[in-house]
Amino acid sequence: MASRLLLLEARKPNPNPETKCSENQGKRSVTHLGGGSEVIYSPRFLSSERAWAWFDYLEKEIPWTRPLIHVFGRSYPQPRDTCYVASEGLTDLKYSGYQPHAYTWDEYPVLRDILEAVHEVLPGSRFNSLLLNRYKCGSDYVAWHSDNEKLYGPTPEIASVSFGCERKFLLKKKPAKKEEEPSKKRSKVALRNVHSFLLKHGSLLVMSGHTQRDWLHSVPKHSKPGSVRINLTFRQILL
Ligand SMILES: O=C(O)CCC(=O)C(=O)O
Ligand SMILES: [Mn+2]
Repeated sequence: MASRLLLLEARKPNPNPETKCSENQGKRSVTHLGGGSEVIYSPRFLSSERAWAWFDYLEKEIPWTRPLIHVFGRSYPQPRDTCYVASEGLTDLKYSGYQPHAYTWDEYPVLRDILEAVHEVLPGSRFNSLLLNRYKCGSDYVAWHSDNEKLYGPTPEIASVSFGCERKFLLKKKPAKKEEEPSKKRSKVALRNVHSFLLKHGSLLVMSGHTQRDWLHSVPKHSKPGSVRINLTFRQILL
């Protein structure tokens, strides 16, 4: 997995070293979560200008919806807007009793440009689907979950690009099975095993290995009203 980091660092060299090139700058961090799970965070994956241009496109052109989802026998509006894009001929995505319509890449060509920028720093990846989220304000959120749907295979790589308002992204270890750990130890372990990232405008976060099997992630509500944040998660559906 270390090679993935090298690749992240190998973005286009600045053609004019006299000028400050914000693309390819900023510290990348690699978090080894243990057990073959890893998160790479690159805060300045995109220049601010490029990221704002894409934010404006996404805000205006994407057909955002706020579907009803079904969890534990109850239905309620998903607490954020969403849209879904996938290559043709793939297994349909379904989560929380909701099956999103799959738009095509041709309908939103800028999404291909963003996909290309992601593929450029993660050569070897072949993302073929994209889940988009729009958090209109601080009270929009995504609850604890993992993207461990079978269609992504046992060790999915998920690349997440963020635009607009900064929001906290948390990761916590899935609880151990009761028989494996005494309860006192479990609560200590739970505290120790939370990781927090402030996902910046133009940032890229990549989850890989067993992260979806062993960890949960969330974007919690924010106490301040906040402004719009758009997040794109690229995934590969296995054929
Ligand atoms: O908005 C984010 O940063 C995460 C979104 C997410 O986890 C998802 O769409 O599955
Ligand atoms: Mn997720």
